[in-house]
Amino acid sequence: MKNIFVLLIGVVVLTLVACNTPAPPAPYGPVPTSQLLEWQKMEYYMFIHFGPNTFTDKEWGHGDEDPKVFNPSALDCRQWARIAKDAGMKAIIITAKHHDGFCLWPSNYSTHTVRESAWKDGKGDILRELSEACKEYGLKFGVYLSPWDRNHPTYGTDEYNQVFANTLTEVLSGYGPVFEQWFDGACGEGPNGKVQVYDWKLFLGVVKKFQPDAIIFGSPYWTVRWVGNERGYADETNWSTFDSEAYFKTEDLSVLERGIENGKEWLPAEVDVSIRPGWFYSPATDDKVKSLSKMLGIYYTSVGRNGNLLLNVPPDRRGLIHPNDSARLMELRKALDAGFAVNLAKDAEIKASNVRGNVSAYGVQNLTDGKYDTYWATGDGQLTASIEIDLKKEQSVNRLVLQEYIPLGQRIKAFGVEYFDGTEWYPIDRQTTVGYKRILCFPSVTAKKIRINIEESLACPILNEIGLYKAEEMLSLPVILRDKKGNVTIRCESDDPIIRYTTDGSEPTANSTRYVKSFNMSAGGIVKAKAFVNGETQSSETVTINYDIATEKWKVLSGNPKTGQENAIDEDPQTNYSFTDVSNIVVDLGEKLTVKGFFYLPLPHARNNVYKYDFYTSLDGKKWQKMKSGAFANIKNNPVRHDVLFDRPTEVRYFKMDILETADPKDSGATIAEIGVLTR
Ligand code: FUL
Repeated sequence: MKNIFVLLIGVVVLTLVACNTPAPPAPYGPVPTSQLLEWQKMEYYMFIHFGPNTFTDKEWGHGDEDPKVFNPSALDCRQWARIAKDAGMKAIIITAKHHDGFCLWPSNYSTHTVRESAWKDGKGDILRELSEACKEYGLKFGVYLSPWDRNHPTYGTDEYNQVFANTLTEVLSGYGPVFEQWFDGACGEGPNGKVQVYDWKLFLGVVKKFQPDAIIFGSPYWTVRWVGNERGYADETNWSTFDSEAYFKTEDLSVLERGIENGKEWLPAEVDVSIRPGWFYSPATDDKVKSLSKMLGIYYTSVGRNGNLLLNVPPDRRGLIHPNDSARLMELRKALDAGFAVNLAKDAEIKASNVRGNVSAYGVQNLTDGKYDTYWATGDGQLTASIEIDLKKEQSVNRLVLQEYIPLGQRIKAFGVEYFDGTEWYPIDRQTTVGYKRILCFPSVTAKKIRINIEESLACPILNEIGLYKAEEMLSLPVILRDKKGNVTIRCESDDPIIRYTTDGSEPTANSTRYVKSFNMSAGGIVKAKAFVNGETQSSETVTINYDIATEKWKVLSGNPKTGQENAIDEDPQTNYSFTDVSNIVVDLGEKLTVKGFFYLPLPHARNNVYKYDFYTSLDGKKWQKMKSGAFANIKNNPVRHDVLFDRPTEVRYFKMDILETADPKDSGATIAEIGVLTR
């Protein structure tokens, strides 16, 4: 009897507590599926571009290459997996079939595969080796397949759809779980090329049948969206909500960077970018692996802006990740681990202007408990709030991490951050969206308190984690510039740095020449510069520029001078020559030079960068010799410099590029940031 009484009292007390705890906020708008939530938590994973292009120095193979060129001498997928794991990545997605149609597995539906290659006498299967290596290292495995196929004889006919569905079946049914199916949307056929109407319903059926939980990138049935560029950033405002129907009507890429507030679908952004200028390995880019500061920047503008980072690390011709790339990945890991080691908010006293129901279930202690599913929330209808973090003593901080509890939707639309130095409050930053994760980087402040003011939210704000950190400040990099006359100047934004440089290819050290005034390098050469601070105990990364001959004597002969033709040869990548009056550029070098090739630098964001071209040279400006006819592969999505070598060095006084097609044939005219010849 007594026991029953105690039990009854217990039930009454529990009911009372439960009555005082308001229900959790109702979800607002679309929310992620459990697969998408798990996907978002992965944050960072590896892209592998590997295939015949690795051996032919191409970005877009034509599909007519001899499959025998594919012959890695020491391929080791376990090395890739080990590096990915050590780098802190959670998965690997591989180009099982790129635009050249070459299959990295012995497909029954193609004759352009590893089976036809020289590698392992045609007995190898890279998907097998990689999927097993991923399993061994606890990484997820994903597959990239390009619907655009420049090899398959049926491409451009109805028959191709079944062929593609069959290849998709092979990769999705033969190698264990696939966490993400990546469909590449690129197609470089141009207005006169082959037209293929894809049967996306058929392809979706295959994914659903064999990998029902797989995330889908690309296609009308995407479940995550491309971020709209291949340069490693989402917009500062980044909604995971989207409206595909509205987007497909305009295909405005900036909408992909930002998402759509109050969009009716949950379609978060994936940021794909390469650690090198191109997607495939080339020995020419061994010294062009992105710097640590660039990589950190990419991390902050992807993971730090509510996106997942898919970082491409292309294996070399041995079939191994090159030491320059792996070293950079480890540096990045080290910098992130060090920067985010101590959460200063953990030992702080946190107060909020409003707590849902005034109960601890939704209290601020949830913000630093490291548990994903506990959160702080305000009462329904309370759309603004501030959270004050009392650090109790002066602390230097320069990073703020906020996480919204996205299982209940994305809500926050505007927020500001301030710090208190003991006397007064000062603003740090004002921003818009948060989403799964938002990292703000700001110059270090010495603060006693930090306050986050949520100024606007679509429904009551819900945050599950807050972090405050002091990461090591990166030293600004020296900026090396050369004018048309060949005079080199080096600048640096850091406070009072000492800049040292070399011109013999060696690494600058504290003993190298100190930069005091500009110097001439009109004949070309290599400049390496480094900034030193704090009595030269600390130094920046090295910046390297490899110059060709200066353009002092050059003149653009084509087009109207009023359109800024000279910008194309002024050695300043920031200026550009954009024109509609002519469809070529003719340049007089002012002297006869022995030329090995040419380069073209497009302008990021221009729609009419050059795609297909014919390139000619001449000794008299009248009789022209065609040296190259080609296309700058992937210029639309990845507008980086292209170097093109002639078959043999040639004597040249004039050069001409005929522009046959631009990246967006609907846009008239063309744009050139820089163009020039290669003589060294
Ligand atoms: C692009 C492709 O054309 C590139 O070659 C690369 O695969 C990139 C990831 O997607 O659209």
